[in-house]
Amino acid sequence: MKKIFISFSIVAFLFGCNSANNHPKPNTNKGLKDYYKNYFPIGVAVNEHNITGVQGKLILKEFNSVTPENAMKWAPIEPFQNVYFWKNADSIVAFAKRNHIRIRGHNLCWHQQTPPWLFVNKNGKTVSKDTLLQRLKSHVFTVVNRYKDAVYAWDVVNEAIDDDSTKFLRNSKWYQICGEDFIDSAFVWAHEADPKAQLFYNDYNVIRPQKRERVYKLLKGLLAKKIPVTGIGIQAHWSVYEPTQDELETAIKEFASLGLKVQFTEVDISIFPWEKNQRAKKPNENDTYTDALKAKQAAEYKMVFSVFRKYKKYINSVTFWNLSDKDTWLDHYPVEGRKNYPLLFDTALQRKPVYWDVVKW
Ligand code: 9MR
Repeated sequence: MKKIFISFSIVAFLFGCNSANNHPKPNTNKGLKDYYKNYFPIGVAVNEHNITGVQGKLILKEFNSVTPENAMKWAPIEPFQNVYFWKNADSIVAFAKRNHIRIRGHNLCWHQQTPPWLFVNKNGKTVSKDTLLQRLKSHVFTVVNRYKDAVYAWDVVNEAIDDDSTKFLRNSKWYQICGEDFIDSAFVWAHEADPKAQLFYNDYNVIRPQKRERVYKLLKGLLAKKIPVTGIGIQAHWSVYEPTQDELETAIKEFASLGLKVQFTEVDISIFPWEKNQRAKKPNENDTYTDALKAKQAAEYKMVFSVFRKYKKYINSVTFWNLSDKDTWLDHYPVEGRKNYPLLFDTALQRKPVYWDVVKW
């Protein structure tokens, strides 16, 4: 009898069963990266503080790729012309190299987080197209070259498509001064600086049909001109209300049909509907993470990851935007001080129940 009990315990242990209630016991030694090892790397956007202490440990347990959340953007990294501030980006790169995990570079050309000097000359006048493209060239060569041995993929151009569905390219300073050429040039120079790096066009709301079609048109045009684009970075700032499975599958198939790789670069699932403009919190605005919202979020996470697995041959990375609900950009945007709970780890850095909807199938 004793023998039978011992063998049962060994079998239960091996198969991860909890003999007290017979429910499968999660294997807590595995992290997201291990569950997905036959699919794609799983990354996380980090700042220079996340990579130390308990958060650093959590990153290494769960993820095998990082993206600097802000440290490689233009204003933080080249705040004054030809004066580079490398410290924060270097510390993230060193952490990733030390621990043999991947690094996505983010980003080389964007209309936001640009330094005040970029678009003007010494007299404060808007610079010429030639001058701006020279600045872009110098920036791209300097940054890409520094991280050549470390960064395997770059978000080269970020968010160039307009939010207004009747328009095509965003009317940014880049566009006003250079027309479409800044996009081609950024890719060409990034490729020259590091021919091995994978180069992505990265944008949000790409699953929404009206934006998807315009992003598709942009990428198709770049490929026709033989611009070196590896893939589409679909940011994936989603919510409990979108996208639908059909919309998501349509987008993946459409971009894959161009021969592009697909990366989900900034995944989070907000408990609120998507809003563009920053606004104040309304007096009675409720930010309770109710059971109903948790259930909707779990269903959405379960669906999107099942689609990612289904299309794994096209997808070569999935990255979460921030580590845990303790500190997410969505606590500040679009409503300062409205708490959000978009990630798989809670405010105490523990796995949320929704974590298991992502790793069990
Ligand atoms: O998460 C980033 C936040 O800390 C910055 O304040 C913000 C500045 O605009 O950028 C956030 O990251 C953005 C990313 O670089 C591009 N896609 C949208 C992300 C969320 O705004």
